[in-house]
Amino acid sequence: MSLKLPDTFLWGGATADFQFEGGFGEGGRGLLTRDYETDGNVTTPRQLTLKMPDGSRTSVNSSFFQCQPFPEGAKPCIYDDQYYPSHQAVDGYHHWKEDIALMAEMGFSVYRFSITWSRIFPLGDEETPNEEGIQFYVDMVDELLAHDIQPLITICHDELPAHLAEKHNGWESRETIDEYLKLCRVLFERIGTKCKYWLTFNEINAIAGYIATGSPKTDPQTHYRCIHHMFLASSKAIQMGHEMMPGSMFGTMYASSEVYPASCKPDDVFRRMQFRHMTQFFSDVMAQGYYPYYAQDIFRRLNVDPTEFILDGDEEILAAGTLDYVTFSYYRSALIKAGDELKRLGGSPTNPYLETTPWGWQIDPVGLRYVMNEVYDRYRKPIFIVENGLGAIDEADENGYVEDDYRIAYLRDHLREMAKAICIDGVECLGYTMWGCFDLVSLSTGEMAKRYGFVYIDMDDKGNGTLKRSKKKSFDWFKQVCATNGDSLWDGVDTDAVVAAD
Ligand code: BGP
Repeated sequence: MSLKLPDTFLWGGATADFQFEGGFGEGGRGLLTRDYETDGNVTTPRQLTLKMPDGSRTSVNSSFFQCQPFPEGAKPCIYDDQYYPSHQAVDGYHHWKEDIALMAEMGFSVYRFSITWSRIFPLGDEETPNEEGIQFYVDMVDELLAHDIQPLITICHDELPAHLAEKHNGWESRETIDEYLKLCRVLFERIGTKCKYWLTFNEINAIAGYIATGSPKTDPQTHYRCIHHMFLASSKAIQMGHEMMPGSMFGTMYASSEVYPASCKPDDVFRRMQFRHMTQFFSDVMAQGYYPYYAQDIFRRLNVDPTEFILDGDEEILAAGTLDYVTFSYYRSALIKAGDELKRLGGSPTNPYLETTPWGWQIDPVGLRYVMNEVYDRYRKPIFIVENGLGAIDEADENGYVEDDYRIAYLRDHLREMAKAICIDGVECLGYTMWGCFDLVSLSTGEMAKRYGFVYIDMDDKGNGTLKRSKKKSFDWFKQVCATNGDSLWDGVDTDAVVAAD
C-alpha cells in the first residue's frame, strides 16, 4: 500500500462570480440579487442608487442596464456612498486571460468557476440570451482547454437575476425552475460538449434569505418551498444535461464541515446526529432521489408543511435526476451538545484539540478524511472536494510577495488526510479545487482582508488597489504538488511508516 494518488486525479482551484468576476454593468450583464449587498450586509432590495459622473443620482432597478449602457465615467463601485463588493469583485472580467495563464503555470488540471446568470439572461426571463455574455464564457472555456485545464462549472452560486426576485419572488415560484432550465440549455448547447463536470447549485444546504432564494420571506415554510423547487430544477437540469451531453457528470455542492459531539454523553451524540441530518437531508434527496425518512422530524421541528409544495409528479422528477458525483466544501469542524440550536455551525464550545483561524474557524485536517469517508460510505458515488482552504491575513511585501507558510501548512495537512482517505480507506475522489485560488472577496464578511489565494491581488476592503496579481510562496508549493500528483506532500516522510501507523 502506498500513498500515491491515481493518475487521473484533478488538481486546481475554485472561485465564484460575485466574489471574483465583477464586470458590473458591462457586456450587457443584468442586475443580480447579490448586487444589493454592501460589505456582507444586504441593503433593502430595489433601492440601489447610482452616483452619476455629474454627481446626480439615478435609481437603479433590474431593468436599468437593459435600457442603456453603463454610464460613462460612473465609478462602478460607489453607489449611494456605499461599497458593493460584487460589482468589481477582483475584476476577473478584465484579467481572465492573465489569470488562466497563472493557473496553467501552477499546473492546474481543473478550474471551478460559476456563471453569472444575469450575464446570459440579464433579466432572467428573456426569450433570447445575451450573446456577449455567452461569448465571455465560451472564450474562457476555450482558453482553459487550450491550457489543458478542465472547467468545473457551478451553474448557480447563491444568487439569481434581481428581476426574477421581483417578478416571482425567486425560487418561491415554479416559474423560476423554467428560467433556470433555459439558462442550463444555453450553457449545455454552447459549452456543454467541452465541459464534463457540472454543479447545479452551490452550498444548497447553507443558502439563506433574499440573495440566494430571491424571496423576501425567510420563514422555514418559504425556505423549504424554495429548496424543493431548487431540487426539482437540479433534477431536471441533470436529465437534460445527460441527454444533451452524454458522459457529462453532475453534482450539487454541500457545505460539509464536520461536527462532533461535545462529549460522549449520549444526548450530545444524538444531537450531533440530528445536526448532521440537517445537512444530509440535502445530499440525500439529490443523490438518492427521494426525501429521507427523518425529513418528517425536520419539518415537524420547523413547523413546515411539505404537502403545500411537494406536488403530484415531483417524486418521479426527483428520482429521475440524481447526482453522478457528490461534492462538498470543507473548511473546519465544530462541536455540538444537547440543547444547541440545529441551525448554525460553531456556536458551541470550542474544541480544545484544535487551533483556530483569525476568523474563529477550527482547523481540523482529520475532519476532512472523516467527511470524505462519511459521504462516500453513504452514497457510494465518486466525490470531489470542491472547496477547502485557509482564510488568513496576508502581509505582502512591495512586490506583492507573501510568505504564507501557514497556508502551506494548512493545505499540506488537509491534502495528506485526503490522500489517506483515498489510498488507505479506499474513497473514490475525483479531484480537489482549493477555494479562492486567487484572493477574492469573502462571502461571509465581504472583506478582502480574508485572503485564501496562491495569488495575491492588490485590493483592499473597499475595492481600492491596482488589482495586480502576484505569486505568493504557496504558488510554487502548489505547483510542486500538481507536478508530482501529490507526492511532494510527503517529502521527507516515510510513507510506509505512515500507512503502518494508521
Ligand atoms: C463557501 C462559499 C464560497 C466561499 C467560502 C469561504 O461557503 O461557497 O463562496 O466564500 O465559503 O467563505 P468566506 O468567503 O466567508 O470565508
